Formats: sequence, C-alpha cells, structure tokens
Amino acid sequence: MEYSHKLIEKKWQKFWDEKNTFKTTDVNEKKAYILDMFPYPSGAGLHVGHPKGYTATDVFARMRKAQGYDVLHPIGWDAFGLPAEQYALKTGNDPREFTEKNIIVFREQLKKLGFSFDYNKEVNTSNPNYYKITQWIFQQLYKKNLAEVREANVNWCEGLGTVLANEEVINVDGKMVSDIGGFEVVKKPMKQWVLKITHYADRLLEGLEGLDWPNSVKELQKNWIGKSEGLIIKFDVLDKELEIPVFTTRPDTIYGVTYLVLAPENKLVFKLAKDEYKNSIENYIQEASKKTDIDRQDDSKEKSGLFTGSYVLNPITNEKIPVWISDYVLNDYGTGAVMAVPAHDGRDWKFAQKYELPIKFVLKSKDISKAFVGESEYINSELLISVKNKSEAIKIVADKLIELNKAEHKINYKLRDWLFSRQRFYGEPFPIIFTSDGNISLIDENDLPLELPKTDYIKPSNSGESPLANIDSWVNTMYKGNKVKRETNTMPQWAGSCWYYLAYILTKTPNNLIDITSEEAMNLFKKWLPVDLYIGGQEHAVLHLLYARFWHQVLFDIGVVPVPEPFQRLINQGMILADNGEKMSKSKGNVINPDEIIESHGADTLRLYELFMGPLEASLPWSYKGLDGARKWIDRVYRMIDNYELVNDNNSSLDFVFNDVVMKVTNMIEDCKFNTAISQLMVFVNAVYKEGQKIFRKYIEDFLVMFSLFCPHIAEELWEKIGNKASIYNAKWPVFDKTKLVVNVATIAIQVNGKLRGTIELEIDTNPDLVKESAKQLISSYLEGKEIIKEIVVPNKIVNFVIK
Ligand code: ANZ
Repeated sequence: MEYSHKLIEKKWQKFWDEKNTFKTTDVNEKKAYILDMFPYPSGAGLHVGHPKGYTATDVFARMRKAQGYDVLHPIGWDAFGLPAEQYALKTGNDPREFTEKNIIVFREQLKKLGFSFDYNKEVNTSNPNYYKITQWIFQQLYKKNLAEVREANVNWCEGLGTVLANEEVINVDGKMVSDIGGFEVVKKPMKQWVLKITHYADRLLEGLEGLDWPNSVKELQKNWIGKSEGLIIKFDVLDKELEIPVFTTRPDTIYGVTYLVLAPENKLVFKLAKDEYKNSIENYIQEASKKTDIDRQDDSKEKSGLFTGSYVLNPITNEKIPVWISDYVLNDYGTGAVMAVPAHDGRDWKFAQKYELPIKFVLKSKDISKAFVGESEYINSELLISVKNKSEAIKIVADKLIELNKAEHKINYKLRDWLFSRQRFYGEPFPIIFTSDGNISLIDENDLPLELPKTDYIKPSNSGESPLANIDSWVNTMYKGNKVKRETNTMPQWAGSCWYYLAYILTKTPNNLIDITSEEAMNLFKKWLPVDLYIGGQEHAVLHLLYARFWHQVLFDIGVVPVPEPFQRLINQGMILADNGEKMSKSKGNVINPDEIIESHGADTLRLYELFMGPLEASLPWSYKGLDGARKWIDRVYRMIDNYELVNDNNSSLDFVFNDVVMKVTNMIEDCKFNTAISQLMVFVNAVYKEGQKIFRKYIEDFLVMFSLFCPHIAEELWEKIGNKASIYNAKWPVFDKTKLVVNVATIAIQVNGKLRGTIELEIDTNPDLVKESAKQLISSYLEGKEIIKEIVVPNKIVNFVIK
C-alpha cells in the first residue's frame, strides 16, 4: 500500500511547529553547531540545489540530537542584495517589501522540506537590529585602523552605476563586463572604503592549519592570499634623479635582465616618458583599463607595450637597460614594475620576441628557442660561478645588492585590501559622518543602528553615487548640533554574511539580538563556538570564508569571541545538474522546482534522493528514475512496518545485520558519507523482508530512528503507528553491540577423495590457503602417509583433497 505523503507531511510539519520541536536546548554537556550557508531570498524561490546541502546538515544535526548533544541548527536570510535593489530602481517600490515577500516564500518552502531548523533563531541581515551589529563591528575595525577611505582602482560599471567586486565581474572576449546584465566594466580610481584584510594575511594563512577543511579549499585560500618572499631591487634611472623599484623572486637572474617593464598605470610612467610618447601612453592605459587581471597575465596572450624613452642601470653590471610599459605587469602587485629576464620567464620571452629586445641566458639550457624556467648551472653570471643551487644563488645576489644599498627583502601577498563600498541603496549605511571640514567621525554607539531612510524615491543618482545621494534630508543632517554629511555608499552584501553564525547565537526570538559585548553573549559564544560542521557551495570557498575568518579574528583580538577560528569543519556540497549534465539555469529552462517534487513524490523522497544520488561533494545530474526509486524504497519501508508483527522477544536472527548496520550508519554519517549510509539502511530492510513475520520491536524502532534523519515525516508517522507518543526527533540514537559483530562464519565441508571427513567453521571468504591448512590439521589422520595430488577449494563451501 502506498502512503499519502501529502497528508502525512502536512500533519507532521504542523506538529513540529506547534510543539516547537526543534527549539535549541541548553541542557547537555556536549554541543553541536551545525550550520548551512544561509540563502539569499531571491524572487525565484528555492532551487533543488538548496535541499542537498540543507538535508545533509539536517541529517547530521538530527543524529547529534539523538546522540544527546545540544544542537544549534539555525537558518536565516542573507537579505541585502542586488536583485532587491534593481527591483526598487525599476518599480520605485521599497526593496524591503520585496525582500519580506521572498522570505515568506523561502521559509514556507524550507518548512515543507521538514528541516529541523530552530526558526526562533531566524535572522535577517537587512533588519536594523541585525545591521546595528554589522555597523558596530565596522566601527571596531575603524578604531583598530583596519578601515579607511582610500583612492583605489575599482571595477566601475557605468551600466549598473556601481563599483563591482572582482567576483561580480566576468571576462567576455578579454573584456570585463558585469556578471549581472553584461554591462561594460572599467578600472577607475575612486575614493572607497577599504578594509585592511592584508594586515591579517599571515594570520589567515596560519589559521588554516588546524581546520578540518577539504585540502582543495585550503589551497584555494592559500593561493588567494598568495604569500611570496622576494626582494625589492632599485634601478637608477639614467640622467634623472629617480629610481625604479621592482619586486622579484629571482634576484639570481639579475645578469639576464634586458629591459624593465612597468604597469601602464604606474605613477612613475609619466616621469619617465618622453613628451612625444605621452599621447600613445594615455591611449594604452585606456585600453588596459578594460582588461581583466587574469587576461593581462595570461601567458598565451599576445603581448603589447610601449617604450618610454628612458633607461636604467643594472645595479650589478652597470649595463644600460631600456624601460618599457606593458599591461602584463599589474600595477597593484609588488611595485608595479618588473625586471624582465626573457630567457627565463615565459611572458618576458614573448614580449622580447615581439619587440626584438635582447635575450640573455644566465642558466644553462639545452633548448634556446624558448624560455628556460627550470634549475641548472649558472652562466654569464660573475657572482655565481660554480653555484648550482637556486636558493644559494638568490642569497648571494640578494646579500650583494643589500650591501650596495640597492635592495631590501620583501614579502608580498596577492591578497588585496577589501574594497568595502558599494554605490547602492540597499545595504548597511556606514555608521560614520563627515564633518564640515571633511573629517570622518564615528556615530555614537548608542545611536546605532543608523537606519536606511524610509522612502519611495529610489532612483539612480546619475553622479556615480548611490541612490541615497538623492535623499538630501538624510545625507545632509545635523549630528550633535553640527552640520554633517552622511556617507552615501553602503556596505557590500558580504558584510552581513561575515558574522551571521554569531548572530544566531545572539538571537532568541527572530531578529531580536542581545548585545554582542554582553557577558551573556560571551557565555553563549563559549557554549556554541566554533561551528562544528559548515556545509555550503564551493563558490564560497574563497571570499566569504576569508572575509568571515578575517572579521572573526578581529573580534577574537578585541575579546568579543573566545575562539580564534569560526568554522572547524567544512564541506562543500556538489551541485545538482540538469539530467543532461548541464548546469541548471533559468535561461536554459532546465531548472527543477522543489515544490513540484514535494507535490508529486513528497519531501521525504526528495531528501532521500538528493543524498542517495552520490557523494555529497560530487556534482551529479538529476534523474527522475532515481527519484522514483527513492520513493519506491520508502513505500517498501512503509509496507514493512505495516506487514510485520513486532515482538518483544529477540530470536537473534537479525542480530548481526542490525548491529553491523548501526555501526556503519553511525560512522558513515559521522564522515558525511550519506549515500552509503542509506545503502546500509536498505541492507537492513532487505534482511527484515527475508526474515519472515515476527520482528524484534527494538530493531525496528532503532531502524526508524536512523531512517528519520533522512525521511523525518514518514518516520514520525510509522513511529506513532507502532505505539510511540513522543516525537521521534527526541528518540535516542541506537548503540550497537560489539559482541554481536563477530564476523559471519562459513561452515566448510572437508572431503578426501569426495568423502566427507569433517567440517570446519571459518570466517567467510577466508584465504583458500588458510582454509586448506586448517582443514589438513583437522583431518590429519586421513592424510597421514598419503600423497596429495590435488587440492580443490570451493569458497565458503568445500575443500577436497585428492590423494593417491
Ligand atoms: C625577475 C624574474 C626572473 C621573475 C624570472 C620571474 C622569473 P610571485 O611568485 O607571483 O610573487 N612580477 C613582480 N611584480 C609583478 C607585477 N606587478 N605584475 C606582473 N608580474 C610581476 O611572482 C613574482 C615574479 O613575478 C617576480 O619575479 C616578477 O618577475 C613578476 F626568471 O622578476 B620576476
């Protein structure tokens, strides 16, 4: 008989809601903080990709609960965002209403999936109670001199009227365009708030050591931080009182420098360029501003550049070297200038070839038709005669240059300071004021939050400022008796998501947060931090996790949180692809709406299917066949409970399989190997079906507890059906009995010339040689003095000795 998922799922969702079943408890010694990357409540509603990660954390959280932990498993809304802003600009309506509506839809959808979220702890980053603390944290960063206004080269998007973060910019045919809308993006110097994340570069690297994260993510973070130890070498400009510093990790190649090359935007360029070159240099800079950094640095791309007309002297050889500009050098890395060694660097090689600049090998190479980037013997290098080792050579040249006062050691990071301004209405206002003399001061803590104005006039400012610039009464105001001006930029969406895992801890009823600096807050942080398991998409492997770790480390330094790292264990879930393996996207029309699946197959089926598809980390195609299969198995479980009689006496026939399954399921969930854990539950159900009519009650109950992690609605229903009153959510996790796990044995017949001479019990699949040996021992009397001419083993059944 099939069960009605519609009736059952509604019934239990109502029950959980009314009974507040998933309310966070604080009664146990052990705690588990199980976190999802919270969603942006877009107008499109939930996507089938969301439930995959959310079910994974839900299964884990439910197991922890059953194991006697206090569990924190919250959800909230990353609610500021560009779609709401664009909706407001298009319709003139308040983005808050739009966001509120979307949240209602999202919440309903999540509830329909039966997640054990504690909705009392819901937070919304765009709620003033929430962003009050976002603003407070910003103020702490400012006080620690980690926030400042700086002229910085930003990705300016005229079409959207805003600065975009690097990850919001995509590369189309080598040109930068906005990810949303495809508008042109150019690099432009602008005054921006900047957070000095680079001051934490080393801490962010070191902190990775102790974290239980995938190596791939740690590598991504390390590469993003990009620590590089090298030297700054100063080259004197010929006939000018000027020197050009270059950053290099290869001072050992100094004898091979045949030209210097500066980023076109380097401030020194106009001091070096002869007047007649200045126009073409201006044009060149314009063109370079449209390219992405990745494109500029791409080895395979054709190089371009211009001669400045100036020369420098090599500080070791005193050779005269021409100075060029080229966009393959980035202005904001190192010193924005490079000593080019075309013989030993691929990009320099290409450039030198194109502009017929000299190429001088300083390391022996068999093939001089391309750059040699390996290690070998140094040649043409006076200081390095007979030196073979690269690090030794680097040290010799570095010491010499430092002695000549022409160099200093330098550690560089690829990591840049974090551009923290967006020209948007719908973000956190900066909690500062500009006084009439242009100075910045912080708004009093007691005056936080600084709220966004209520307005029905949200229009582009046409000045490159945010729509807030139009609202004169908000921008130009009085503060403490003085005329002041507010910042019209707002914070990026990353700000709210930097600390939301702390916000849940501070929240007892939705959006009511206690003071983050209170003693109560500290006690709660001590209880719950760090997050024990964090699951989310790979797309956040770098920025969100780096930004959140940065804020957390600052909060740790000022004594607000008691642990140095926020997320102890991290897993990236894979994507759910369309059935043909393509990415699901609105434009391709291949998006699957979870609501429809819940309607047709039930939430339990969707949950089970998404975790059974394959390993959590893998990206796998959607399959309706697989979905149907999941549903059929749930029906089989339902029939099992319906058909069999539960008895209180254990006839022991299921002892091994039950205990084995409990052990494996427990370990597999611990390792987040959900698909194989489900297979184990299937093994158990098969065994029950083979067993006959009477089944030991305890085994079925314990099975249901394990099953309830994946399929909570139907599990509650069956739990009730077999006579339980309380929710299965509060049932205890099964423990397995080790003594019942003696491995299965096979009874093997021992024959001599086909005649049975004895039997032996051995572990199933015992090595045939061992089988023969043990058998010989047992029936040795039959073999004594005989010659064995053949030994035949039928695995797990027979061993036959043919004798003469
Ligand atoms: C001379 C040289 C010889 C270099 C050689 C490499 C190989 P990482 O490890 O990434 O730090 N470089 C320095 N600043 C640059 C900039 N702003 N834009 C583009 N390239 C830049 O790389 C350091 C190396 O990258 C430096 O060492 C410099 O080239 C280049 F056989 O100097 B090297």
